[in-house]
Amino acid sequence: MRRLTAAMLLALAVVAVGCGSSTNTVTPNAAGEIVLDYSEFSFGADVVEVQAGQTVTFVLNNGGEKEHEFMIGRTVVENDLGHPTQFEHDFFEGLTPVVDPPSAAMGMDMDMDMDGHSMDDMDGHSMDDMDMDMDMDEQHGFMVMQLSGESARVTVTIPADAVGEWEIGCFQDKGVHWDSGMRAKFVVKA
Ligand SMILES: [Cu+2]
Repeated sequence: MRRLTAAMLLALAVVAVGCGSSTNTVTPNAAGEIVLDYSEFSFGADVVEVQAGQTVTFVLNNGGEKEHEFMIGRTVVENDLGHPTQFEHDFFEGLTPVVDPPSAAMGMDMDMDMDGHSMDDMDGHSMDDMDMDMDMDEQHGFMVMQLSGESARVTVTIPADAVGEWEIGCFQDKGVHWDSGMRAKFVVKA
């Protein structure tokens, strides 16, 4: 099943290349910033390329109309209904990304109780009225959630052992965002 899916993706990629579609590769600017302008359903980049050892700042601008999330990882996990929901391996695990504003970050060391609501139900970032007793880290790893029009900055130093290919993704709306193309390849070069 997994092999079949990979073969299908490869076939699609070959078709895409054959059609001459150009790949939008984004690298850090002189200030180390990687600017991603969101829309439905795109991060505004097909490939993001960084160097191991580099300190970079993801500048996340949700210029779309929907709420979007930013995650980096490997191996997409599907839920019981077959909806892509998260990555099995979180790129940020063991790292200490600095998020501005801090309220945009979810997961990591943040413990919180969603009070029966799913992430999709959240229509704001006010966590003040929530009980902080559930570890979301187990569920999805590090993520930045942004409402329409919001911007956030995530600064992190890329470790040497991260060399290789990762994916940036948004799994909102039961995975529809991911399936609709809200993803980008994240390449860490040695
Ligand atoms: Cu999205």
